[in-house]
Amino acid sequence: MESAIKTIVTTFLTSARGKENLDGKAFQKLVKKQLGGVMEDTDSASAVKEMQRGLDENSDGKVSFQEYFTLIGYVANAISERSSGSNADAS
Ligand SMILES: [Ca+2]
Repeated sequence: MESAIKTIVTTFLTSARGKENLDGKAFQKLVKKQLGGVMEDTDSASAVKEMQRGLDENSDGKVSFQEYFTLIGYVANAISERSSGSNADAS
């Protein structure tokens, strides 16, 4: 679990390239590259942009670590709901 948390942090830092926020381009790239398996429409630039707008609490057009973490929370929640769904396998 520690390594998973480190990955979340490192992924943000690497994508932000030393800045405090992800710009639109970096966010597009991150979502497409890292979240394609767990989210829909990650190949759609407009869908990802819409997602970014939804996360952008301070409306600065960029994604801060906190806003990024909100997304991670959504994804974790979606995975959790999927896993506890009626067709979850018993492996
Ligand atoms: Ca923001």
